[in-house]
Amino acid sequence: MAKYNLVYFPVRGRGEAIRILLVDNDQDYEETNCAPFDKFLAEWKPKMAFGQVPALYDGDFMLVQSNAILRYLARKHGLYGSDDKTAARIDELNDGVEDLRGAYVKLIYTNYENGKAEYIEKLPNNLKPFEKLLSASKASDTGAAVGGKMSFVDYNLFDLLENHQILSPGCLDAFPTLKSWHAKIAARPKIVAYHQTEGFKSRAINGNGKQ
Ligand code: 0HH
Repeated sequence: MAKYNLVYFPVRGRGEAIRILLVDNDQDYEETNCAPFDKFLAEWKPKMAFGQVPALYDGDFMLVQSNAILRYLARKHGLYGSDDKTAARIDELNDGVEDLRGAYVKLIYTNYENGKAEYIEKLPNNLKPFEKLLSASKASDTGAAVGGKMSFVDYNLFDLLENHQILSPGCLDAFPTLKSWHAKIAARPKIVAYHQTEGFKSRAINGNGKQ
C-alpha cells in the first residue's frame, strides 16, 4: 500500500503542487478520485473539516487545506529550509503564491470571459515581486526559490506559473530570473518523467474547462 493517499478531483487545481512535491521527492502515493460531484457531496464533503478537498491521508491521519498539506509534507521530507528565518522566507513567498492563486481561481471560476484581459494586463505587476525575491535569492543559479535548497514553495510557485503560462503565453519573458528558475524546475528529471505520464497529460487544469 502506498504511503500517502491524495483525495481530490481529477484536475491539477490545488492538488498539483502536492503531486509534484511527492513525485520529485520519491514519495509513493495513491490518488482517490472524489468525482463526480454528486459522489463528492455525498461521500467526501461531510468528512472534510472545511467541506473541501484536497485531503491527504498519511495512514489514519487525514489533513485538508492544500497549504497545510504542503507544509506537513515539507516538514517530513526536509523541504522547509534549515533555520527559522529561511522557513519564514519560504512562508512569505508561499503566502504570495496563495494571493496570486486566489486571484487566478477567482478569474477562472467567476469572471473568465469578462475579466481575462484585465487580469493579463495586471499580471506583470503581480509577477514582479516574485522576480525580485527570486533574484535576491539567486534562484536562477541554485534552482531553488529560497535559500539555495528546494522547499515546498518551489512546487507551489512552479505549478502556479505553469498555469499562468497557459493563460498568458510568454508572461515570464520579461522576468529572466523567474523564467530560468522555472525552466530548471521543469527540467528536474522526475518532473520531466511525470509530465510524460498519461495521468498528468489527461488531467485538466481546472474543473470548468477554462485555463
Ligand atoms: N482553501 C482550500 C485549500 O487550499 C480550498 C480548497 C478548494 O477550493 O485546500 N477545494 C475545492 C476543489 S478545488 C472544493 O472542494 C477546485 C476544483 C474543482 C473541480 C470540480 C469538479 C471537477 C470534475 C472533473 N470544492 C467543493 C466545494 O466547495 O463544495
